[in-house]
Formats: sequence, C-alpha cells, structure tokens
Amino acid sequence: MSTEAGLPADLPRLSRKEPAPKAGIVHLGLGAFFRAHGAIYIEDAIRSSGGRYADWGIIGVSLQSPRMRDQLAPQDFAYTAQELGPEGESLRQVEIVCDVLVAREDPETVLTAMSDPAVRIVTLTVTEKGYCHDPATGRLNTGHPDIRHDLENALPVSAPGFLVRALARRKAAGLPPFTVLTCDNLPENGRLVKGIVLELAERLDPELSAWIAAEGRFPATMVDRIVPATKPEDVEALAARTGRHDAAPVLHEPFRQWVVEDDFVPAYGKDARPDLAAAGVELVSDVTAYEHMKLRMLNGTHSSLAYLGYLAGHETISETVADPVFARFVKALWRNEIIPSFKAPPSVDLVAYADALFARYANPGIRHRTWQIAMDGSQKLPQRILGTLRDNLAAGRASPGLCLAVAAWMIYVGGTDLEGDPIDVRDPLAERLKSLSDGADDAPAKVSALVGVTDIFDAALAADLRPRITEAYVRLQDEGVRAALETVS
Ligand code: CS2
Repeated sequence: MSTEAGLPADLPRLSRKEPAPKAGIVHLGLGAFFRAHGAIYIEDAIRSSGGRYADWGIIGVSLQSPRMRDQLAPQDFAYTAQELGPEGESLRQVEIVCDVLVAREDPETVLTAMSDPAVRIVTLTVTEKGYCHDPATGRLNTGHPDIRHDLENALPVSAPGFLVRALARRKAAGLPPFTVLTCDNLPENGRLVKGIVLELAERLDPELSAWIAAEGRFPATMVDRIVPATKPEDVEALAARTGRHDAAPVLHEPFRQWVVEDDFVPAYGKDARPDLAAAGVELVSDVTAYEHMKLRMLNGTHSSLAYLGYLAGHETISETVADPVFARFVKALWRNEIIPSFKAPPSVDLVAYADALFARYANPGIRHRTWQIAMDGSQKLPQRILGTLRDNLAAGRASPGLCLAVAAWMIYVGGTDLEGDPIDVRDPLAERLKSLSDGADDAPAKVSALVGVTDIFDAALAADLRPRITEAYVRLQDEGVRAALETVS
C-alpha cells in the first residue's frame, strides 16, 4: 500500500512538538501562501516577543475542499516550511495552526469559531476571485451566484458572506467585531474588502452595516513571498530526506515582506494583535505606496513573464529569466514602463528593488510555473498591469512591453498557443473569453472583442489600448515571442 504521494504507508507521520495554541485568529482560505507567509510571521511574532503563544493560534478554514484538513489533521496541523535559496535550503516545523475547518461541509462551525470572543482577527487569502467583486470597479458583484446564495441563506458559502454573518453574530452577542486583515494581492485591499462587506451587510441589515462601519477595522496590507504550489514529488523528496511523511509541506523563497496598516479594532486595546513588529512586519499608517510598488513591479512582471514565457515554451519563471531575451525585456519593463508610473514608498530605492526582484526570479531553487501564475488573469490584470498602462497613457509614456503582455494574455485565453497546441486555461471567465476569441476572425477582431469585456477594461482604457494591443498581438503571431520582445528591450 502506498500514500497519495507514492510513499510507503508505514512511514511515520510528522507530529506536533508543542501543545496546540489556543485560537486568536481565524484564517479564511488556508492555502500554501498563507502557511508560508502570514502563519510564519505570526508564529515568529509570538516567539520573539515572549508573548502568550497560547493566545494567537490560527484556525484555518478551507472554503470548499476538504483536502487541506485531510492532509493536516493526521499530523495535528503541524507542517514543514522548506526554504529554498540559491545556495541551499533549510527546514522548519510550523505549529501555529491549531485546527482546520471546511466551510462547505460545516458552515455553522466556521461561524461559531468566527464569533468566539477569543478570536480578534480574521485573516484572508481567498485569491482575487474569492471577494466576489467586479475587478474593474472593486464593488460587490451582487449577481455572483455565491452572493445571491448568501443574501438568501443564513449559512453562507462566500468569504464576504462568512465575514458579514459572523460579524452579525458578534453584534447580537454584544461582542466587538474582529479585525478583517486581508492578505490578497488586490489594490487598496483593506478598503476594497471593507466596501464589499458593508455593501453585503447593507442589503441584509442596514443597522449591521452602520455598526461595522463604526466599530470594524479593515487594515490594508502588502504581502510578499514567492510560494510555488507543492507537488507530489516535493512531498516525496522531503520524506526521503526526513524519514517522516508530511502530506502538506510548503516551499518558499528566503525573502519575505509584510507591510500592515496599524489599525486594529480599538476595543481590544493592546490585545488587538500579536506583536507583529517583533517578527519584522512593517506597521505603517498607509500601505498604498507599498501596494502599488509590489503589485506593479512584482505581480505586473510576474504576469507578463507568465503569459509571454508560457507562449515561448518556458515552464518556470527562473527558466524564463535565464533566457537573455526575457532578462533584457523584464529589466526594460521596470526601467521604462513601471518605475516611472508611480511614487515610491518613503526611502525605497526602486532600482535596487527591481534588481532584488530579478535575483528572486532567477533563484533556481524555486520552480514557480508560468502556468500557475497565468491562472485567473481576468482578476489580476487590472491591478497588476492595466493601472500602469492607464497612468502611462495619461502621461504620454509609451508602454510597448506591457501591451505585449496584454496581447500574450489574449492569445493565452484564446486557448491555443502559437504552435497550435491547446492551453489548459484556468480563469473564472475562461469560457466567455474563449468564445469571444473564437467568435472573431482575425487579430484586430479578437482584440476588439476582448477589450470589450467591461469586467476587466473600462471603456476609455479599451479605446486607447485597442490599436496598441492589436499591433502587439499581430507582432507576437507573425514574428514569435522572442523576436517581439527584442523590439522593446
Ligand atoms: C504570483 C503571486 O501566482 C501569482 O499570481 O504573481 O502569487 C506572487 O508569487 C506573490 O504575490 C509574491 O508575493
């Protein structure tokens, strides 16, 4: 008999070394990213501040799949974080997660956990599409099937639904709200989630919405660490090395950064949050400049490299930037199109930041697939690339590289690569995007159809971009990716 990852069934399971901490945080969307980033920061904060470890345990919630719970429960929710640097790796056992709940199976238990007086923070990594909003406007999408469900049922299915129904229970019980700490790569993520929560609450109960607006807190955050998806061969290699079976290790780069607005629910006083600064979290009064920097410089080039790299036949980001044409291209993107588009955060040197990003991308220990980053482009493009394009257009600055990136995304969502091979496109709008592309005969018609998707492009931007993206699309098709990139580097 063997396990899922092809390991001998008698291999001892990873187990906890310390007793499980008492919960102070509920985390919605327990994936690899949060386990390799926020969870480690929180564990470090508790340890290095000599604080009460017991009070800030994390209850993870998977909104849909039982997989994470099934993998972590047999090992008491402990897991290994494997740091992969260019010069070697190190292992650490993380024990801050004290339970994992599956919302689809048992929403009542999730709401009970979120309305426990000991829980003072709800953190989220539910990905861009988990907010059920319209990416072009940032407003709640009231036509979203999960939101329609949550407006009619007391037991929710969506992340905004859980936040609102749990806050309603806390209000009814006379408790203060929890702080909502979003850790997703969205612009002004705190303000965005606040708007979504208030809009949903307003539709259910205007008094609830007023109470949340007055008492609730939604600090914005900038999160950063490159965390590729864990593959079965990673699980096997770790087991071979340690002699123990960890079904859910996380792999990550050495770099990490977390910038958080220091605005937590005041009713809890000094117990409102762990001592995050003790772990190196930057607590600031306004995160906007950091968010812009990270979304445009890192995520914007990540997505550009993902679509263009995938179409050029590169499997990972490190392979992509090892190709000299791509290395020159991404450096030109930073220098000519991205850095001039926004204001740097206080005392940050953007040229040095770009150099550091390039070194992170080149780290051969991290096998981050272009296909993984290419997922959900319809939800990512506005904040990663379109904002920069809009600002450059307004300033009269050309953006030939970013236009190639958007054109590559259009080819990608058309579902066929430049050699005519099918692409496995994962995106909430995948079907619609493919049928728009299929329904148009040539490059200009395809670009016109796709810039017409108002969930992604507003009308003014679409009109300005259409000729520029058409030119880029034709160039990619006619000359191939590498020759097209040479024209902008
Ligand atoms: C990536 C991000 O998958 C993606 O879309 O761009 O997950 C990226 O690795 C992180 O934001 C880095 O902090």
